[in-house]
Amino acid sequence: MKITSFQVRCVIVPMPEPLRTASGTVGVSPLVLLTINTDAGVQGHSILFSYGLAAQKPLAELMRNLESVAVGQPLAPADLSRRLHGHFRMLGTEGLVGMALAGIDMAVWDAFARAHELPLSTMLGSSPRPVQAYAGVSYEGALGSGQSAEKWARKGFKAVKAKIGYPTVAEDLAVVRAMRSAMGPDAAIMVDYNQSLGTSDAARRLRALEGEGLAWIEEPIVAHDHAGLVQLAAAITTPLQAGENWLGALGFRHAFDAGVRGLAMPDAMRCGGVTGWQQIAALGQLYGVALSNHFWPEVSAHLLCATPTAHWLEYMDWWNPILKEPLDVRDGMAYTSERPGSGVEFNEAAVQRYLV
Ligand code: SMN
Ligand code: MG
Repeated sequence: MKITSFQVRCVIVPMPEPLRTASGTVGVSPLVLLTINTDAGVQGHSILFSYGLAAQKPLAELMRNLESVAVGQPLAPADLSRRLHGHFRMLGTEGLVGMALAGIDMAVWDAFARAHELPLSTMLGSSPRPVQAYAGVSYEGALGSGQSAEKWARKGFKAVKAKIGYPTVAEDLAVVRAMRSAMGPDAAIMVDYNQSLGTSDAARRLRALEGEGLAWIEEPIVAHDHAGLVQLAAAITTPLQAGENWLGALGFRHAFDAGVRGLAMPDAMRCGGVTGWQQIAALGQLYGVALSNHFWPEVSAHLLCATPTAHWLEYMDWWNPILKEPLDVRDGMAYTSERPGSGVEFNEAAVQRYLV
């Protein structure tokens, strides 16, 4: 079976409400949708998120330019990944290049699984099963965060993550305590600083959060300051979390070589797609690091099924409008799709509605 063409489309999906973090606000979801066609009629689909409008069309154009490298190649994800990375040995795969390669990788794995009429998790040597999931709460103060947590609790979630990094640590604490009263004593509560603190402020704030029973504190400082993360982790008992901004399996190797342990969270786009995730899953097993996902819940559910140290699934529903069958989450569990493929298929009417 060979790849015959790419279909690359840009959509802008409106957000139910802007998602605020301490490091910026996501008001809309600019996505690049890839469909890979094969000579057997099997297709594969993937989604890339450009975070802002500025990068959306360059990312789509880069993806279109890569079609010529993939067309005519067998539908063999590992071989194609090697070919594409070899093609960019000199330019490097940081930034948009890595994102585009990850998008192709996810779509090729989707097509590969569909061609074998198997769910992606089964193709990876596992099988679809429920994965514990948490929902997200925006940077909306103690009252708003508590109300959002209550909304997720009513939907059956037993874990939520709040964006913090308010002007004062007292406000951070107020949000944590509002979440705790909304979710109850047994719920898992995570917080995410989105890289907004300096190291000394982080040390002070993380000590103030000790005793709140947090499941993890995410990205307190800039994501690539591995030594800073290791130093902060040594000073507190609450686990630290990072990884959504680490690029490829190499990014996780650099973090683990620097002494990062405990928790990490690959982002399917930034980590190199399914192929990159598989490499990181092996590192997680060897270093004893529990792995959770960042975004891409449908694909990540399959990936976590095949991850020996799988931890939590981050659930987000922003892209559901353009999905034919969004991830099924009930009672705080994500039910990995049992259909062939990665669980990503587009709602074509919605794609046409949001097409750029
Ligand atoms: C996050 C990142 C980017 C946009 C919104 C939220 C956050 C997360 O870091 O972990 O989901
Ligand atoms: Mg985060």
